[in-house]
Amino acid sequence: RTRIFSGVQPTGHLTLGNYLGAMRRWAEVDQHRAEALFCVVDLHALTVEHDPARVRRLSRQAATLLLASGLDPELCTVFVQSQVDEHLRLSYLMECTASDGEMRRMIQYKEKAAREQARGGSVRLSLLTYPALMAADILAYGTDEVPVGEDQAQHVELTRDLAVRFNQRYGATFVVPRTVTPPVAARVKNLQDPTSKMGKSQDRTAGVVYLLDEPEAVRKKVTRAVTDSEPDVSYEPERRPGVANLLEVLAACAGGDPERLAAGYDSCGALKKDVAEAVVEMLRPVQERHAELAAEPGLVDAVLLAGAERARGLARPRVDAAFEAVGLLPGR
Ligand code: AQP
Repeated sequence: RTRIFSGVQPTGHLTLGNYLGAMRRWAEVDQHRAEALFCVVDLHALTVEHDPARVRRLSRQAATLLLASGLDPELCTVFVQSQVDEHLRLSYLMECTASDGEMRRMIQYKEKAAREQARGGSVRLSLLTYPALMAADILAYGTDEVPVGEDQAQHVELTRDLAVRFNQRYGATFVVPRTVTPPVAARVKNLQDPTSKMGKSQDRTAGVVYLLDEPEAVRKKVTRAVTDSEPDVSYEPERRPGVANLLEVLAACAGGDPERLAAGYDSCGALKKDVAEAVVEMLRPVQERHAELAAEPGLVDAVLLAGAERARGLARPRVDAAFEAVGLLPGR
C-alpha cells in the first residue's frame, strides 16, 4: 500500500490555508487510499522564538483539529512528533548527509530568518537545519507521497535529494518520496497581502482566516480583503491577485473552477459575500466536532499516544538500519 506522511506545525492557530492546502484532502482522500500518517510536528515549532505553554496548547489544539477535520484513527495514524524519538535520531543522520549550502538556499529559511531578525530576535541554528528534521520525518516511514501545499515543495525536493544521496553512499535504505500538491488552493494568500501566503505565524492576522474563527470574524476578514480598483470580476492571478485569491478560495470551498466562477459575478462585493458564506459553511462542521473533542482532552491524548506507539513501530527498523549503514554499532 502507498504510504503517505504529512504534518502541521503548532506555530500558531491553524488557518484556512492549512485546511484547503492540506488537511481537507488528508481526510477526504488520503486516509482512504493509502497507509497514512499525520503528525503535529512540534519540534519544528521550536525553531523560532516560542512560549512553552503556548506550544503545548497549540499542539493539542492542532491534533484536535486534525481529528475534527475528519481524520479517523481507525483509518490513519495521528500523532505528535516529539513523542517518537526516531525523528530526532534520523535527523542527525540527515544533517550528516546535507550540506550547509543547500540548507541556506531554502526560501522558508530566508523568509523566517529575516522575520526573526526584523522582530529583534536571533536566528536559531535549528531554523537552518529544519529541512533535515523534515527529511527525517518523511524518510523514517518509507513514505511514498507527501501531500503538502506549494510552500513546502522545496523542502520535499531536498528530502528527495537527501534520500538519493544517502542510498548512493550507504546502500538502499530509504524510499525516495514524491510531492503531491492539491489541484486548487495549493497556495491560499493572505487576504490583506494577496501576493504572500496565508500563514499561521504571520503578523498580518487581519488577512488570515483561522479554522476556529467565529462566523462573524470570517465575514469581516473576507469583506475587508484587499482587491483592486476595477469594478468587475475576472480571474487574472498575475494582474489581479486579490480577486484571484478570493475566486480560488470559493472554488476550493464550494467547488468549480475559478475562471468560470468569475463569469458569474459583476462586483467584488457580491463575490466576497459568497466567499464568506462558503467558508463559514465549510468550517461549521469542523468547529462543531472540535468543540465536542475539546471537551474530552483525555480522549485526544489517548489517540495521540496510541498513534505514537504505532508510528514508532513503523519507523524504528528503518532508522536502526540507517544507523548501521553509516557505520554506527548495532545494539539499540
Ligand atoms: N497558505 C497556504 N496555502 C496552502 N497550503 C498551505 N499550507 C500552509 N499554508 C498554506 C500547508 O499546510 C500544511 C501545514 O503546514 P505548516 O504547518 O508548515 O504551515 P504554515 O501554516 O505555513 O506554518 P508556518 O511555518 O508557521 O508558516 P508561516 O510562518 O508562514 O505562518 C503544509 O502542507 C502546508 O503546505
